[in-house]
Amino acid sequence: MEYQDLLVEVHDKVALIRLNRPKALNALNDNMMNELGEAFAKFEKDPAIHVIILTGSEKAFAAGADIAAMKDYTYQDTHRDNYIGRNWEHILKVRKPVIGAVSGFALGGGCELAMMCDFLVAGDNAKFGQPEIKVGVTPGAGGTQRLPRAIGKAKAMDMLLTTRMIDAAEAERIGLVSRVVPADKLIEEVLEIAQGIAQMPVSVAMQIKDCVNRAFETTLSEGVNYERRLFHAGFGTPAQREGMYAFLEKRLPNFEGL
Ligand code: CO8
Repeated sequence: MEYQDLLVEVHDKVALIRLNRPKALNALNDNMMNELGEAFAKFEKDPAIHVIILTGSEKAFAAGADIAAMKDYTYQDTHRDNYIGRNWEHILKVRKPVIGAVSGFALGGGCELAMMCDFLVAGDNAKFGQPEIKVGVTPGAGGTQRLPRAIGKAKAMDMLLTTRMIDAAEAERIGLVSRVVPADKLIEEVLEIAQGIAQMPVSVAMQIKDCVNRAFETTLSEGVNYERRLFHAGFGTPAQREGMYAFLEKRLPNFEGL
């Protein structure tokens, strides 16, 4: 499929989606968010794809929602007609692992989109920020909700109220990203991580994602209960047989098709 604002590649079992509006530092507009939804839906359905990587360019993952596109919106446009927001959360419907590979700016809606990924790997040039207050609005896609859950209230309030950008090293230290790698090796490194996950049984990867996300929506005991049910269910699957027998037979497991 041809996209106007995305570049899409497939590397074995891994799909790589690049946000691609270089002239606007990948500012997120309606068309790009529609296309992103289509790309996610396509790879979610494709059994040959086990892991999806979302990235931008070296200069910007995304510098936020498109300010030029939304500058004249009215309350009616945004609230009643849902002009901005109607197509922002397709990523949350993806059950397969989604890794965010962030190079350069991840600001405003760009930082919020990154935080919707399952985990983030940053290039050492990455900068994260929530500067919405400077353009006169609150964040609208989870900045006030996912950020404090990820890095705690003090750091989140600091970023949200002062608009201070944090660099990759600080983002790793405070738990916003899981790893930092040299910017010029970002895609190579993230592809390697994704290929590793893609060798695991995709069904189990999806269950782990489901369980971890459940942790943010429920109590500890309910979450552990849910996890226990999926653990039990695992004993009805070929992945469990293959994984455990391969270990005992001192061979590599073959999770093809599982
Ligand atoms: N929207 C539109 N265009 C942008 C954006 C943006 N967010 N960011 C950059 N651009 C454009 C610039 O206008 C410029 O275009 P042109 O060359 O035509 O003038 C081009 O990209 C390059 O930008 P700069 O010249 O500014 O590049 P610099 O390297 O000097 O600066 C910055 C880079 C620091 C990233 C700077 O561009 C900047 O501050 N950008 C705006 C960041 C921002 O405020 N982001 C938050 C936007 S609001 C938001 O994201 C709300 C999300 C709510 C989502 C709700 C969904 C439900």
